[in-house]
Formats: sequence, structure tokens, C-alpha cells
Amino acid sequence: MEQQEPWWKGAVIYQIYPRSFKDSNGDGVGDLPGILSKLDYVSSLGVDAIWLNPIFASPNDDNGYDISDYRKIMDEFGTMADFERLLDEVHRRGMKLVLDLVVNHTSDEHRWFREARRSRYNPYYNYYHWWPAEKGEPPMRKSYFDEEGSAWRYNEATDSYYLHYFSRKQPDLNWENPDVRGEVYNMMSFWFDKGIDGFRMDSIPLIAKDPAFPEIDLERYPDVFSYYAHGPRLHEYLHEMNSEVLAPYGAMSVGEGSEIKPEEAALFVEPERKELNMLYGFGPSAVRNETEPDDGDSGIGYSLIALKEMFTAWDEGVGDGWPAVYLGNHDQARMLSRFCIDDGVYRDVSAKMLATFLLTMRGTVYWFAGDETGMRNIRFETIGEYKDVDTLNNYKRIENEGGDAQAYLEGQKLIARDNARTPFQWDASPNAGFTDGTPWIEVNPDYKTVNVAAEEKQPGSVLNYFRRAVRLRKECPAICYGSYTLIEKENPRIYAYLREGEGERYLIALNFSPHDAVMQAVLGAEKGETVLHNYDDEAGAERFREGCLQLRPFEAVVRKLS
Ligand code: TEU
Ligand code: CA
Repeated sequence: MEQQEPWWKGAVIYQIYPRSFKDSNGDGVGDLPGILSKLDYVSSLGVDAIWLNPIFASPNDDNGYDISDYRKIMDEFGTMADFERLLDEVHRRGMKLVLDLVVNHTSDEHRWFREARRSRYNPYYNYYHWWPAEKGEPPMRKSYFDEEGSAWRYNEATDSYYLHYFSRKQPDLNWENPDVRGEVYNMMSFWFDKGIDGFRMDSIPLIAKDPAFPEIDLERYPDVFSYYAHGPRLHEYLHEMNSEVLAPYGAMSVGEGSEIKPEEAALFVEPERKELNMLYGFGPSAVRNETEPDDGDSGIGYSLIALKEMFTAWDEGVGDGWPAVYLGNHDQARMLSRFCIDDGVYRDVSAKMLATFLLTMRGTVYWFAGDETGMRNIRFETIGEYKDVDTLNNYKRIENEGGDAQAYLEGQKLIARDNARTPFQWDASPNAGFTDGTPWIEVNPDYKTVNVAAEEKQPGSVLNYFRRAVRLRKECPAICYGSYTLIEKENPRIYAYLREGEGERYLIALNFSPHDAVMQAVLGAEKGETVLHNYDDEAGAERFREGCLQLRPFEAVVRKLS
């Protein structure tokens, strides 16, 4: 089975936020030579591929998600020669490299937009979306990041408003225009010709717009944003991109499924549709931020039953396609802080439990750098410590609207994106070994104990447990490729499932709560063998004999069934 599968199906993809990984020249900003110097570490984890957040020329309004030149490397990150060297060295270690494709929008400093905004007759005007002022106020469109809330921004020279779903420095490209699509495909070819292995596609469901900009049906799309992902020609564009570039290069693709529901996933990823290989949604943050605990005593700050339903719905929703599994990334705070208890006696078992979870799920695993050492939220106290356009501008917007900015700030301690963007913690030296200079964003003060160097020395560390879990996944085809069956659906503390295939069966039982929890015994567990366990003692047969299995706080067991 393994032989015929494409590489990305069995892969663990390690996501690096270049700004925060390793600084090589003391300017406080991570860079490509920094990543290069740490490739042996990445390779030692056993991961298959690296996904880099945007590394292209950018004024950094949104840390590289505002691109001013798609074919240049951001000055702060290095040169094209640095990139080529990095790509070679990644390949030399048997890993793949995936870049970030940001084509819903460019920077307002991109040459196309600098031209476009000069005149309605400029050939680049139609590269973007405009609402001419003579038609009156543009129809309501909300912005994710704008401090005044609107996604339209007036431009004097053209007497029209341009569309920007994100910040006003991120104007949306007009995919209706075939020249825009041609430019995008050429640019993708440019990077494939250099030898990259695939793209993660930013906000990809948002690229298609109805150029008439009708009023949004608020009954169907009460939040407005979900409307954005349902543009008329979306699947036509993705199919075209597939046949123009992805298929000819045999490239891997994973879409960021902003605003996509699991029932819609198959439309993007079923192989016969020839669009994308994988798509990930915003389910983890939705469950964390929008659900209530199942029972008051579980000690879990959200609904575990909803989390199980969500992962299970995506597993089914991809149809003949393949799931993408993750809990955290650069847009979401640290998974340990959001889904478990990140301090005291719980930190270690919690972090190992989450690793057990992701690495035993069906689907390609997207692992955010730093989670393997159990990095946690920094929880900034004041707005002045934040760097992220999302937090800064929404704080301003709430202030402008006379809302409760203080409550917003308090909420950001749990969910702000900057929590995931603090520097990677290499060792206990100043600034966690990230930089010799002043880091662009504060280092988490816990780095003295939470860091790679310390964890390398402890056989039982989170880091070494992560390596074992990756190895287990590689060694057991059923865990990688087998079927996934949720059991104990209604259990409010335990997430349990079976993975079956190739004549093997595994039971995975995970206690997401800081209290003891029980579940029904599973047939064959008693005679089975424990292959991964996050507590130091044995999880032997006696644990599985009583007719029920008892799990201690955040305990995780992977048991091979006979
Ligand atoms: O994210 C898209 C997206 O929907 C998020 O911006 C989300 O709304 C936000 O994180 C909630 O706080 C992608 C990128 O992953 C993100 O980093 C970029 O800021 C954004 O697109 C614009 O390119
Ligand atoms: Ca640097």
C-alpha cells in the first residue's frame, strides 16, 4: 500500500514561521540561513517535509502575507542564493519543501497595485477589484483586519474603492481577469522550476468574487465572512490551476480552507475533481473559541464532544480525498495552551497527549514548530507588546466602535496569533538562542526550561516522545493509512478511536481532562500490546482487564490489539 501512495499522504509536515525560527545575523529577525543552520535538527525529528510561511519580498504589514514581489526573497530573510542552498540541503536530507502561495491579494506596494491605483485606464487597474464612486457607497463587505471594519478603501486618483478582505495594505486580486490567473500560474512555475515540491495556499476559497458585488444574503451568511468562500467560479479556477501547473509538475497542494465546512471539503480534494490534494479548515479554533464545556467537572475549557465531531466530520467530509490534520499554526495560539493545561505537573503529559493524538490520526499531519518542545502562549498583558496586524487593528476597531477593548485584550491571551509567533526556544542562553540581537517579538520567559537543548538531554522529554510518535506512525501502516473509527462518542473526557488496516488494529485512548476518566474496554485490548504511552509506568494488560479502561489526567495510550 505504502509504495503506491504519493509522498504527502504519509507525511508529517513541519511548519516553520521563518521570522521566529532562527536568526543568523543578529538583526533579531529569523532568516533563511538560520533555518539552514537548523536543518539537522528538523531532520532529526523524522518529519518528511517543511512548509515555510511566506518568504517573499514584503513590506511586512502582515508578516509576509502582503507580497510586493513574488519572485524575490524578503530582504530580511536573505537572498535567492540562500533560498537555493536551503532547498538543496532540504532535499539532500531526504525532505521536501513546500512554500506559501498568497494569491487572494498582494501588497499595496506590489508593482501591479502601484500601477493600478494611478488611473482607471491603467492596464493593471483590472488586476484588482474596484467599486466606482459614481455608483454610490459600495455594498457592505467586512474586513478581517481593518481598523474601521470595511473591506473597501477609497482611492482618490481613480475615484473608486478597492477591495481588501484583509488589511488595507492587502488589496484583493481580480481572478476574473485571465491575465491575473496567467501571472499566478507563471509565478508558480517559476518556483516549481527551482525545484520546490508544493504549495500551501493561503485563503484559497476566497479568491473568487462575484464582480457585481451583490448584497450579501445575511440569512445564509450571517457572519458575512462565510460568504467570501462561496464565489461563483472558485472550482473552475482551482481546476484550471491544477491542469495548468499542479498536475504538469506533479506538485503537492494544500489549501487553507478559510470558511469551508467539512461537508464542502470533498469538492476541493476528491482526486477525480483534479483541484487540490488537501484542505484544512478552522475547526480547531472554532471548537476552542465557540463551544461550552460538556460537563462542568471535566476541567476541559471547551466541548470535547464537539472536537471529536469536528475531526470526524472532516475525516468523512473529504470523501475519496485525504484529510489534513492539525491543532495549531501561525494563526492560532499554541495548541498546548488552548486544548490542555500548559503548566505545572500537566505540561509534560498534556503536550505528549496532543502529540499522540495528531500523530495517530488519519491524514497528513501539519506540525507547528515548537509544539514538539511543548511551547506555550506568552499571554501579553498590554497592547504595546503585540506585533500582529490582526490584534493591533481589531483592538483599534473595537476602541473606535466604543467596545470593550480591555475584554478583547484579555481574550487575546488565549487566542492571539502572536502567542504562536514568539521565537523558537533552542537553549537556555539569552533570547533562547534565537538571536544575538534584540528579537522582533519578545521571547517567552519559560525558555530557561522549555527548550531543545534541555529536552535533548532527557530521554523522557516531550521532544523525544514526539520523535517516538513520529517513528511509530512510520512503522505502522495502519496508523498512517488505515481507517479511523470514533468510539466513545459521548464520553466527555476521553477521545478514543480505532485505526485499522493491513490486518492490524490499534486502539488510541486519550484523556483530554485533568481528572481521571473511564471508558468501556475494547475487545482484544487485554491481550494486546501498548506501543506508545505518555506516563512513565507500564500500561500493561491489567489496565485493560476490568471491563473498562481507566485513564489518569491527560493520559494517552496507543494499544495494538490482537
Ligand atoms: O489566514 C486567513 C484567515 O482566515 C485568518 O486571517 C484568520 O481570519 C485570522 O487568523 C483570525 O485571527 C491567512 C494566513 O494564514 C494569515 O496569516 C494571513 O494573515 C491571512 O491569510 C491574510 O493573508
Ligand atoms: Ca536575521
